[in-house]
Amino acid sequence: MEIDNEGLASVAQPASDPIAATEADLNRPKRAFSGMQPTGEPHLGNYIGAVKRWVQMQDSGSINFFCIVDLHSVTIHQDPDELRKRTRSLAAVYLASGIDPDRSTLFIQSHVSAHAEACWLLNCVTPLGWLQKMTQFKDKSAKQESVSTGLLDYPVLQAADILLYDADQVPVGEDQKQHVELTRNIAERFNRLYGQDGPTFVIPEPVIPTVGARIMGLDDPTSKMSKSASSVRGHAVGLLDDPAEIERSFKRAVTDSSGEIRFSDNPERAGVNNLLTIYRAITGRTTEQVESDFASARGYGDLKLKVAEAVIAELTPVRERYQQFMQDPAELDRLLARGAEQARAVAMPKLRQMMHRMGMVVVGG
Ligand code: AQP
Repeated sequence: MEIDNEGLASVAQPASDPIAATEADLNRPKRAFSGMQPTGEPHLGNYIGAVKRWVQMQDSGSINFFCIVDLHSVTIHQDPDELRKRTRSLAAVYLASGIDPDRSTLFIQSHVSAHAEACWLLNCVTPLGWLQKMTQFKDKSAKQESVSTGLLDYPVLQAADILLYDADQVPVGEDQKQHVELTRNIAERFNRLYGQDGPTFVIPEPVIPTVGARIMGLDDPTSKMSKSASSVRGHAVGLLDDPAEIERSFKRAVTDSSGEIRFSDNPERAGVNNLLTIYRAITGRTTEQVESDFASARGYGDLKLKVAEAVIAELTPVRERYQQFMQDPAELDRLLARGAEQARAVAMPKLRQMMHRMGMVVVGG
């Protein structure tokens, strides 16, 4: 097997296994996998909890796979034209945020058929009860009139995404921790049930940011900032909002009547805590530095303005680069096709290994 992605070629081939496949090798560089759904407008929570961290991971020496998980997004009905538009738009957001296609594999999930095929195989080792217990399924299905089987199966597809790449690390926001834990359970179960030639899967770890793992809505600091609520006025800061919109959103942010500008876990002070957390995550300042930055602030008006300024400074270049990428859809598609080819080179051998170990006749190269 030849893989022209630096570092991947060093992955060991088990001599006893007739199917060329990737096998865990402790000496290989770490691998990371993560993704985002092309639904709704990406927001500041997605940026702080996920994309900003992915960009930082590119300097950590890991081999990274960043995916636009369009198959996940159709677990809830999407307008087809809108979905296609949002999928390309999200690719441009990744690139504009700093995902470098020469250092990371950037691709669309549906371009690599191994994801759906591996999901089927993993479905057959996943007890139904594990899926029925998932918090996200309970929350999302409660909001739907008709719940698709895909919505229940969502975390198994996520497990397939991660396990196909032997990912050691899965950088996600806190809301996805339960799904990564389920992925670990599925991988362990598969390794045990079909472990005749050794383990098939690396057991991945969720990598949750210490600051900004759960950015809350500006209108309601008790609920997480979310794409599905982003049409609610004042709820989310869109990643592509212009400076005036960003400032307006922060000016409307819910605070409290204490007037104190300090980090706090008091639920009544959650609004101010959220603003300080956003500022801290964006600027990279420590808790003490953040509190001293606001020591001479005159009330929450100053706080909101300063947080807005920091977010505008961070997002303005992202918005400008986004507009450039969107002007050249052919180049965008070329990058995505290249990413899909690189992803397939890793995912297909792993799929073949899964099939072989489960007892299927695997022929050809
Ligand atoms: N509020 C948040 N704070 C920190 N991280 C967050 N993430 C989402 N919301 C926050 C992280 O963003 C990544 C992409 O998530 P996704 O597109 O798969 O969908 P999601 O987790 O369901 O995100 P949304 O925005 O809340 O969408 P809806 O409203 O459709 O559910 C993930 O790493 C997630 O943890």
